[in-house]
Amino acid sequence: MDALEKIIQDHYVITMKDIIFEGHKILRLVAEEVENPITPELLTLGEQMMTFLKNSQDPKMAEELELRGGVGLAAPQLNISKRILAILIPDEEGNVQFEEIMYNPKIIAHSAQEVCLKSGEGCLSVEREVPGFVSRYKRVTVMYINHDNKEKTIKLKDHQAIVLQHELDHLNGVLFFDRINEKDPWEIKEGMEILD
Ligand code: N9Y
Ligand code: NI
Repeated sequence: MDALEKIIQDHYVITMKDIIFEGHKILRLVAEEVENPITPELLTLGEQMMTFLKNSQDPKMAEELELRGGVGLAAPQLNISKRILAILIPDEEGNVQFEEIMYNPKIIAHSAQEVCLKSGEGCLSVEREVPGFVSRYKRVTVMYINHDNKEKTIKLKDHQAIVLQHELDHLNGVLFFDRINEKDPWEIKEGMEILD
């Protein structure tokens, strides 16, 4: 049974066992576009990806299932080379700040201004710390197909834009550390903003 068949079974729960890690070839491929309309299988996959993020952010569920908390997940991390991602970003109170499942997402415009996270980035598919700033666009305009087969265009900035770009990188075979300056990991590029 392949990863997709397994994950879309009724009552299946995605855990860390389903996630593939650095060194796996799939993580370096350019993932395949999905067809419009989205097939029922891929709609289920998107929902399962979002449920994983919810579980991972729920302390009880995360402990029970031994999940690392995550704000985003891309299908290639589940060994499924398709252009699908899920994002779930909580605010300070733990309420949902941004939640979306995206099919064939594409950045159609972006700021010149760059931004990065103060403590760098990590990845559920990378089981080691790779220190350094990962520069991202501060603002992005993203076009994608949503759960209802509607074409959407949204603007994201700061933390939400960073998460989107991290996930979109997964669809293009790029890992966060590819974007860290090897010679000087904490180099501050001119005009780059640093976010807490
Ligand atoms: C999951 C990553 C995605 C983010 C990394 C940087 C920007 C997007 C992820 C590793 C461990 C921590 C975790 C994280 C978090 C953050 C704020 C609030 C709650 C998808 N991934 N993390 N990376 N958690 N939880 O690899 O979420 O940042 O491709
Ligand atoms: Ni990642």
